[in-house]
Amino acid sequence: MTRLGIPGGISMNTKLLAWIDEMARLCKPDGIHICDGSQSEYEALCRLMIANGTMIRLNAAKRPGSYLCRSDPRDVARVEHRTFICSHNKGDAGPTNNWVDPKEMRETLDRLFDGCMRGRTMYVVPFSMGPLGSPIAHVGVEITDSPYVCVNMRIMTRMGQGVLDLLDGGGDFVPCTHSVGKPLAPGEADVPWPCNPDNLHVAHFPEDREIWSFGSGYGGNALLGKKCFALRIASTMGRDEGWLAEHMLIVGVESPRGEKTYVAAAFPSACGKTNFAMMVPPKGFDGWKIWTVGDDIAWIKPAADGRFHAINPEAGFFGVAPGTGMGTNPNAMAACSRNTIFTNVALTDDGDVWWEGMTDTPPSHLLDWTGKSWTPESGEPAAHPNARFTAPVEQCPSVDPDWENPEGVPISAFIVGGRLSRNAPLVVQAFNWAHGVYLGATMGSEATAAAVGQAAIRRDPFAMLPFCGYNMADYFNHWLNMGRKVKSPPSIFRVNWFRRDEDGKFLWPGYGQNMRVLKWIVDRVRGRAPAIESALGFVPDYEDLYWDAMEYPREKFDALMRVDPAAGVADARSQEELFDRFFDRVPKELLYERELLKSRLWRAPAVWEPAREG
Ligand code: TSX
Ligand code: MN
Repeated sequence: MTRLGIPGGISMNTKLLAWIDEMARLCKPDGIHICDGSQSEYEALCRLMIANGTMIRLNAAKRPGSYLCRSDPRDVARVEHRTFICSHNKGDAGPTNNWVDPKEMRETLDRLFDGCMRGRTMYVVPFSMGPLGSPIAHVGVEITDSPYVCVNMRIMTRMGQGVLDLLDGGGDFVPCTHSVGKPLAPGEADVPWPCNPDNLHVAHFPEDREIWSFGSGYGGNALLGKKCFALRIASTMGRDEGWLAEHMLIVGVESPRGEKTYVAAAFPSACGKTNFAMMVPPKGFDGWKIWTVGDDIAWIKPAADGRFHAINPEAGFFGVAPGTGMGTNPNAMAACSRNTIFTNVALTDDGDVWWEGMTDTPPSHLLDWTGKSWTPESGEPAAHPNARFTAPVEQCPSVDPDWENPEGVPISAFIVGGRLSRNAPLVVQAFNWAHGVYLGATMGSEATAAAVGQAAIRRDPFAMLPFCGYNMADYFNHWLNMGRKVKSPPSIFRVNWFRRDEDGKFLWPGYGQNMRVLKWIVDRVRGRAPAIESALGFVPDYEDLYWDAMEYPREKFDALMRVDPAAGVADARSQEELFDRFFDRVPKELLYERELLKSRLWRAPAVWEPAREG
């Protein structure tokens, strides 16, 4: 079959060919490279970046197939105030998104992108979010002038020829246009990390399903399959098509009898999502196993069996390095032991990487994330706090055998959680779907762990505040509706690993011990664990948790679970700060839930002696 198009006939998809042509005319690159996703292409791009000073090859004996990149110090994280939702109506973006009129944004982008790739190569990166051809998966194509984006996209997505072949059949794709925003004049030397922070734009057109990003080469600003497509654009696709794109990890919990239960969990940043996704069951849990499907994003669709089925649309982890070590997450350490791209970590004298939390004692000498000589006396972190590893999911020892199942895995429970030092119990189970949506919608996290109990609570509904591509009030309504799309919706739980005592010490050891909470959750959804009916929801009594091989006194458990009714009512009232921003768009069900909660709390004694369920 003859393939049409530029250059050298790459595709029979007319939309793709016309778009590549249009973008080439706009961006005016020196050349075009269509990525086939091969290993040889990956290595050639890495060699190019080594020659340009963007990448350093790590010691192959210590870290085979791995590289270090140091970004421009002005380009180290997602930039929320430069992230835009360009829907036709401002109300469809909602009060929690930055809205710009699509016509106005297109004019801005036309100006910014005009000639922005001069002196550079325009790469065309075809990618699938989810297993190729899965009914839950969707395709995107990113046009970028950053080879760093190409190699990261090869790890983070299914990228290359397979997707082009899929598109030959005429399939649709989400066009994603990206430029670091730094054209080169003839003869001008490049810098290791080109970017244009003063003109940063990350723009989404939800109605046209388009993404445009200018000025940054970092993470979620530049790897457009992740937050931009798999969350912001996909959430609007889900709203329109009846599915969910969520900021959730997915794990399978296997019991010693070989029974497997999948759960999906939403946590805001700095709650240890990747650690939870790769949890190692502690002593006392012989024969139990946690299987990792994903650590960040879940696409969840109602399936023919009347249940929600979820896939991880990604193929890699873009994990925060600092805080990851053999003690906290041995599975992540194994995942990034080879074939990994590190960004903004420190370099050891023997050509390996290091970051805070990798080992208890730091090496005596390093080059820090900016390339400067560093010793433990330097007084500054060696790795940037947002330093990352890009590693293939399949290298994670706990990867689930079904992680690439095109039908997804059946979800039995949703977990939501935040980081709260006070008044939030270890775990509660929602009474029903609407109550669960309320628990997710009112989720909050303290800004930092620094001040004990004094940090302001930032509401982050379903951990989606920066990632919902439409009005969050409509998103709550969509969640309420989705409960009716399956035979019986999964139970929803809210957890908090971060409660502290009066002295500021964590009350719960967290990490692997969270397995005890997970076991109760699994037993609850399988109808074999008791619970107490409290004002907040169903909660475990002390005896209802499994305590083998762990000393945890009843009094401490009571302190961990207790909620002062007055504090509970105060929290319910403070939810108005978020809900009021949406005016009358908040679903009535959620306001009823809040009033029901308040009335349950008012009736509750200061210390409950709640009745057994049933
Ligand atoms: O990831 C974390 N998890 C989830 C693990 C499956 N972290 C790290 C959060 C920052 C990214 C946690 N930190 C967790 C947790 O459950 N809990 C805590 C708080 C904590 C920190 C240290 C201790 C205890 C709790 N140390 C001792 O108990 C000795
Ligand atoms: Mn995330």
